[in-house]
Amino acid sequence: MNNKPEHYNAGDIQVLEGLEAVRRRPGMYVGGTDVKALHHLIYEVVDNSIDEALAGYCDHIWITIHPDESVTVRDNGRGIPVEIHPEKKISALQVVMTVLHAGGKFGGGSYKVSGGLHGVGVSAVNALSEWCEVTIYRDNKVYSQRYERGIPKDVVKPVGTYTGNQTGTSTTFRFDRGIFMEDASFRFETLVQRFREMAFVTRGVSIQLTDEREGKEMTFHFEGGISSFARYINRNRETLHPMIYGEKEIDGVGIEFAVQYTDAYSESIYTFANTINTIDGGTHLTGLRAAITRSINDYARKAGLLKDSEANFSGDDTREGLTGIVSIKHPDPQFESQTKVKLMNPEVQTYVQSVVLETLSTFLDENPATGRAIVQKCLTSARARDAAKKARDLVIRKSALESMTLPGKLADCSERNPEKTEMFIVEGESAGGSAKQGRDRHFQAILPLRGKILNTERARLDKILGNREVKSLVSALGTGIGDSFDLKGLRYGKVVIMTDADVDGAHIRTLLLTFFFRYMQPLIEEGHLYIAQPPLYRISSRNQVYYAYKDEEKDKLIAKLGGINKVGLSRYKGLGEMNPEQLWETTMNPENRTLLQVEIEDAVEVDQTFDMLMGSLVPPRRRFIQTHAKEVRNLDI
Ligand code: 0RA
Repeated sequence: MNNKPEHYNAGDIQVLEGLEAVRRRPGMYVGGTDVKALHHLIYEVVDNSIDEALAGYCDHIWITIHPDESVTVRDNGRGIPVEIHPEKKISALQVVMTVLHAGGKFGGGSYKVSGGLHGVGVSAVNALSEWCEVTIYRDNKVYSQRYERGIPKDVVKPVGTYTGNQTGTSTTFRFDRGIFMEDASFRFETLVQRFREMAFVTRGVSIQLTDEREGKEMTFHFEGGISSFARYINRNRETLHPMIYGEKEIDGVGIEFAVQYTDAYSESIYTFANTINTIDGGTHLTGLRAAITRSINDYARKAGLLKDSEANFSGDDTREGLTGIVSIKHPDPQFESQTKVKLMNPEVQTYVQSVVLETLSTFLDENPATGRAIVQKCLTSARARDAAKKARDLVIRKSALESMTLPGKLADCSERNPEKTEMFIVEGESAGGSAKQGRDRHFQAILPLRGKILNTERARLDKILGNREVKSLVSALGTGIGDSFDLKGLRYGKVVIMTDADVDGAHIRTLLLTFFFRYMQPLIEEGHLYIAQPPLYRISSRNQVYYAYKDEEKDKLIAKLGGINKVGLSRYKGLGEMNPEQLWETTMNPENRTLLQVEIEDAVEVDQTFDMLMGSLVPPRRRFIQTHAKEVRNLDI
């Protein structure tokens, strides 16, 4: 029997053109051909299963990464329909798999993730796969179809039967090595973060991730939904009260929120629309914020904690130390654009505001002790904000008077075009000295820091602004800080953290990263922040000098040069041990050096990590350092 499609008709030709367009311009459909785009392929397929879960037909999703980097996504939903379309004469499954944007046309009436934002449909994944196989379990029959580069290799046909009433869809695809980078591979941690988040906001669904490459497996299932999410975010923080949670459906829009105050100073609010992390907020965020400010001010007045003569708390005052999640499910979500992940539906603001206001006001009335503690925290925050404003005004006035005062210890460069300049932040005076002598003073500036900079995770802005090291950093960069940060003022295109490869160096690096993350986030987002990679070893052999940046590299080099007894080996403990020429050659010269660019991959995770390393609870910090010790090269203990 011949399973091959017999002839191409006009519809087929359109399909082929569509798939070809995806293969020619993958950037238009999955955002590129890099590792990030690769992960998008999995998300696209999983989104369809999540839709089936949101529609109430599926509660298990299994994702497996196979040793050859092919991926299987299976769910226990109804199974994609396989019936033959009476006019088109092909199976509905084939339409979903080969026609761009066809997926969303089925079903309808429910919330959809796929097609919502990055939604290009599984057909784009299919087009970008060397091969793809879909298996459907429906009506006790197993159906299957195989595609190569999006083109069906056979017709959808029953390939077997089974007993029991389980149904579902299983898709396996192997990304095309001719389109994505040959040696690209999936990152378990990246997938873990994404699927954990999806499980939090799709309450009750079980997402199991198996990595056959390294024999790893994780399952996410949260009966508590976003309350579990907020608890997870706060797991290393001291909390002020039990979780406050509310949910309601208004006009077909599902609203869910969870909030809890902690002893932290920063605000951690995350917003979702149809499980998509709306990192730029939108109307749901506005509604949540407005309701919090209003219910706390109302309560404080009613309880006599704010006098008539005193002003209302500002929104910022009511959000210090607040962890909050709002998640909405909308049948027709409107986003600002493809790249800006911001929810625009205006009615959502009113809906969220009313649900939060009602729940929070009732909670405060019924829990006066907690109410007082929260108001107390807002009062402290308002006073600190006032002090910070005075300190900032002083700094601004001072710099206006002294007109562009750069810190005295900054060794500036002569070039003025920020696109060409670099500033190295160096730990300690001696390393600073070597760096100053070794640099190319035309475009490289050096800012030495004395000892440890302030832990900005455990201090409020007024104290941070008073810190000398922070002050010199801010004025050297020229950007301002916090709310008044402006990237336009940036004086150096590359800001490079250069610390020793030991525990102290790692600590200072973390303090600096914390500072940049909390107060100068756009600097990281726009790709200006880097970490220098000084070598760990100097190896000499027959009047030649080699440098090694990793232990494996050192071992290989020594073996190549004739063994450990044939070479001179010295280990750099700190930057200060290198003379200026060596520092230039190995770490600062753009021709030879490696710089690591700092990226914010997942804001929740970064938030957590800084919290854990810099926060007040001790045990979690130890756990983090233990589990990550292998990644911290040359840990000197
Ligand atoms: C529309 C209708 C039906 C199933 C699905 C969509 C469906 C799609 C995907 C994609 C991945 N997993 C899925 N599971 C289900 C079935 C309609 C019916 O049975 O009447």
